[in-house]
Amino acid sequence: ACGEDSGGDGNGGGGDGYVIGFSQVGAESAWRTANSKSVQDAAAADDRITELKFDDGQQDQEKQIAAVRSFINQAVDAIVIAPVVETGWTDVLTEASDAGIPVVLADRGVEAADEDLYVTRLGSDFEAEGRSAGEWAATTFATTPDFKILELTGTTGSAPANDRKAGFFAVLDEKGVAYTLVDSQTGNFTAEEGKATMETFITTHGLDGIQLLYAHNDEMGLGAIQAIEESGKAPGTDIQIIIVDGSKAGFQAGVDGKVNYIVECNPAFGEQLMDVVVDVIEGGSPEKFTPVEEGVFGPDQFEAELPNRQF
Ligand code: GZL
Repeated sequence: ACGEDSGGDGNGGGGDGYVIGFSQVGAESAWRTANSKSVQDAAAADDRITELKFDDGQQDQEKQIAAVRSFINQAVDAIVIAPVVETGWTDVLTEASDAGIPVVLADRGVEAADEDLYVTRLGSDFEAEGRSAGEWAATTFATTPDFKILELTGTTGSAPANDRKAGFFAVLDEKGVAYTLVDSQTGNFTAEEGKATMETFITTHGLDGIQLLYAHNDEMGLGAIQAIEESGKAPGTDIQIIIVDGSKAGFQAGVDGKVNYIVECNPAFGEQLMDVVVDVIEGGSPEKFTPVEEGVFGPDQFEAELPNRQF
């Protein structure tokens, strides 16, 4: 943080800056790394923030819960959590509430039952992202009766995996589209696991007659592309691919004709998050959910957009 170090007495207020504890999901993707950088840079540049205590949860909820308990013991002014999965947070969120420490969710959400245990969530509308993907699929395969789909889902039990799936199939069902979901397994939002799951799909089903792969993030889509090419098929042609995030590597794959549609998910909300957290510490009561701005990109936009990608 700028200015003299007030020693992070953890009680904030007055001339001292605030001390924030941030429990981050992990470092599983380019999106996540960009998100961590955005939050850390924003905190460091913000005179109102004395210290951001950052914990990398390594995609492990128990590690995240331990970090939150540590933040409570250090009497931070606010706790920010990007919850790896939606359930299992009630106890630790109750402990934070009992300690009088407000909790703000960043990125992912928690189950509705715990809605009263955090002040607000700043992040993406994952269902809307899924709906955007579904709209494109419904249009693209409108003349392919009973088109076949493979789905690489994100981390099991995570809000983006649950909601990107829900939004996608809600649109297909609302439009009365005839489709077959041939298989749907998790790739845990990583390239390695996405590739391994795609290899299993190929071994089990083959790719002939399968029109679409819906991958819940870029890394799993890029891993799947490797598996598809190693099987002798052309990603983007023999099987069309939707990815979600919009990383440089994802857009490059689009420029290379290996990805057909990109739904953006915006990690760069660090400054907005600092404003929300300071507002909450100072007694503000923001809306329960503040969506971050993000768009969608088809093949004719990949080339022009690639230079703009930040992660
Ligand atoms: C979405 C975020 C997801 C990204 C993945 O906001 O939680 O987690 O889509 C990341 O890349 O792993």
